Formats: sequence, C-alpha cells, structure tokens
Amino acid sequence: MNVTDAAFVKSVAEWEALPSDDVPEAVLVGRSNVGKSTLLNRLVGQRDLADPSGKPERTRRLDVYRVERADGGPLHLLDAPGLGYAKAPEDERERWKRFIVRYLTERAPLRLVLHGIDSRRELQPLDRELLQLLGGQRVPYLAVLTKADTLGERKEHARAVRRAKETLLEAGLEAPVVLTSAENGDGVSEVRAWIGDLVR
Ligand SMILES: Nc1nc2c(ncn2[C@@H]2O[C@H](COP(=O)(O)OP(=O)(O)OP(=O)(O)O)[C@@H](O)[C@H]2O)c(=O)[nH]1
Ligand SMILES: [Mg+2]
Repeated sequence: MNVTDAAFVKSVAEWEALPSDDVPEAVLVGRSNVGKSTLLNRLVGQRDLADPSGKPERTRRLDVYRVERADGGPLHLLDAPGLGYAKAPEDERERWKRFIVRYLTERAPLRLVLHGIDSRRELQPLDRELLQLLGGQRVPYLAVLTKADTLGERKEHARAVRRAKETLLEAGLEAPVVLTSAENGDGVSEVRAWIGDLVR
C-alpha cells in the first residue's frame, strides 16, 4: 500500500459509534506499550498522528484513522490502546474487553488483525487470550513483532521470530510473523504490503 494521506477520525467506545460499514478496516491490537501507536505512525508516515503517550482517558477507546491510498481505496486503521492496562477500575476494564472481543469477532468491515508483540518478550497472558480468540476466526491475522532495534545481533532476530511462530502454532494459528522497528523502519514496508493485499 502506498499511503497518500491519513487523518484521525474519532475515538470510539461503543458499538453504535463505529464508522459506517463501507470502508474496510484493519485493527492494531496487543498489550499496552508494545508500540502499536508508534508503528501506526510509521505505517502512514506521520510522526505525530497516533498518540503514543497513551493518555489514560483515551485508553479505553478504539482510535479510528482514515488512510488514503494511491494504489487502492481508503481504509480505516484502528488503534486499540491500553489492552491490559491495569490502572482502570475492574468493571471498566471488563466492559472494554467485551467491546474489543465483540469487535474482533463480529465486525463486518474488519479485514485484518495486526497483533503487536514486543519482540524482546515472551507472549503474555493477554497475548494468549487474543490468540485463542483469533484462532477460530475468519479474519486474517498478522503477528507484528515490535522494537526489533532493541534486539542484539541477527541471530536474536531469527530467534524472536521463531519463538513467536512456535507460540502461534501451539495456539493453532499458522500465521505470518513480521519483525518490525518503528525506530529504524525495519519490516514496515512488509506490513504495508500485507495491509495492501488484504484490506480491499
Ligand atoms: N526502541 C524502540 N522503541 C519503540 C518502538 N516503538 C515504540 N517504542 C517506544 O515504546 C513506547 C510505547 O510505544 P506506544 O506506541 O505508545 O505503545 P502502544 O502499544 O501504543 O501503547 P498503548 O497505547 O498504551 O497500548 C514508547 O516509549 C515508544 O517510543 C521501536 O520500534 N523501537
Ligand atoms: Mg497506543
């Protein structure tokens, strides 16, 4: 995909507020702080579009961005901040989780789930929950390992990818894994290519 423009549309906290169904969607999910918003900014080539600070009041909303492509129609990229964010009250966290689960399982325009995973870390309980949920789904899934620049030598890179693939397979997901860095741009064009292929 070749991005020509991107703009914030709105933050959504309930089903009825989701945008109209006629624009295809890709969503970025994953634990808080793995680098989803930073990656989104890289993907669309705008440094400050998605808010990488994760302001607490916005952590229980889906942030919707409209992306214009030279080589295809528009799409919506959704950023799901703060998954697993511990400071919120329990009932609020539960409500938010139910909304995300419904979004991932029922949302008609959803074409691709991008699962951000910190490449330095083992998959966490929340990641495994997501895999369980997505394993039986019709929606294409891509594991995006983030912060590759923090890994050491090349063999660390290969190891991170292998480890993620193994965990995905254990969860019954034979899915592509892309190693990325929003810092130096590694893997970003590969993620763009997946989005371009799948979100139409
Ligand atoms: N070294 C390095 N740091 C990164 C990279 N991507 C993000 N970070 C840093 O990781 C921190 C978290 O990044 P965010 O993009 O806010 O993470 P997030 O997944 O959107 O977090 P939530 O919105 O809380 O869910 C920030 O301090 C970023 O600067 C990367 O590729 N390399
Ligand atoms: Mg974020």
